[in-house]
Amino acid sequence: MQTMIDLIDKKLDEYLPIIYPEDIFKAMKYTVTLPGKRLRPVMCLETTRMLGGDMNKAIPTACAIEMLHAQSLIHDDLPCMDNDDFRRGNPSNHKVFGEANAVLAGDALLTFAPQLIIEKSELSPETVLKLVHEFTKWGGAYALIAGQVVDIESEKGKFVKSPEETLQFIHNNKTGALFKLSMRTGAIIANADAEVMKEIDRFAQNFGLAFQIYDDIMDEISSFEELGKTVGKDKNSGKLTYASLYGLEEAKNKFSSHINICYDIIEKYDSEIISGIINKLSSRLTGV
Ligand code: GRG
Repeated sequence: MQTMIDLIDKKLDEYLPIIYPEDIFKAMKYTVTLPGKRLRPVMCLETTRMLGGDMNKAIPTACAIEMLHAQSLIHDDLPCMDNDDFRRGNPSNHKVFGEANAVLAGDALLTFAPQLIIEKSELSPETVLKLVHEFTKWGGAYALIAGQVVDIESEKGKFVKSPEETLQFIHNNKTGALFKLSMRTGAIIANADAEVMKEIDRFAQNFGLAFQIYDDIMDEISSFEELGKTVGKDKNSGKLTYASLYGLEEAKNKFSSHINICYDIIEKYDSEIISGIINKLSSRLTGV
């Protein structure tokens, strides 16, 4: 996995040279290249590899997805959203570059990412079109943005659905969508058939929920050093999370049931990397 992360980091650096006007490129590059786990690009590359495709052809898409993820983190940290001063163990983008540049850096990453897929993917036009379609679908108002909007509404006490349904909607869209995007694009590059795509979707759906439940639990039990961002914020602000709605024990049970579905699916494929990622999450929650 470290080899894959090193490759992603090298390409992210290469795809984002600092040119005139430097302020915007510096702000874009700042959050993208801060130390993150690179889970989404790794899952994209690994899905292509485990399904028999050429991993190198997935590099532009994997990097574009990390840029979209970084964009969502930059905007999420803004004072008008989550108002967080730290991200990835460092000051948030707007703390370093100011709010206007942080908004623009997010916008620029969001638009540069599909440009990268189109310009750098050595794939057929038909495949590139499918990739850009996935990117816009999961990154937009039908998924990622919808999740953020409902999250903000729920913080203000606005509930159109039950708290349980609302929470699942937020998590599926705010977090699950980018894992779906990562694995689905990886599968498209490997030319996966409809049956495999169905399994990939089911894996990503359950992984996304498990990952966000993990994130909710970690916000309560972890430290700034481990997470690289402010901890205990969800609890202190009375935010709707798996931990606040179900309690820590039940949240852990729900995490386990989603992660067990992931184990069952990934067992059929030869992926030490993805098995390793789910092992790591599970072991961190064992005994806490
Ligand atoms: C697409 C225009 C547009 C806006 C996006 C701001 C926003 C709308 C969505 C926020 C989405 C968000 C911040 C979700 C949280 C997901 C999450 C658990 C992030 C942390 O992921 P990790 O732990 O982080 O993988 P690293 O830093 O390791 O990459």
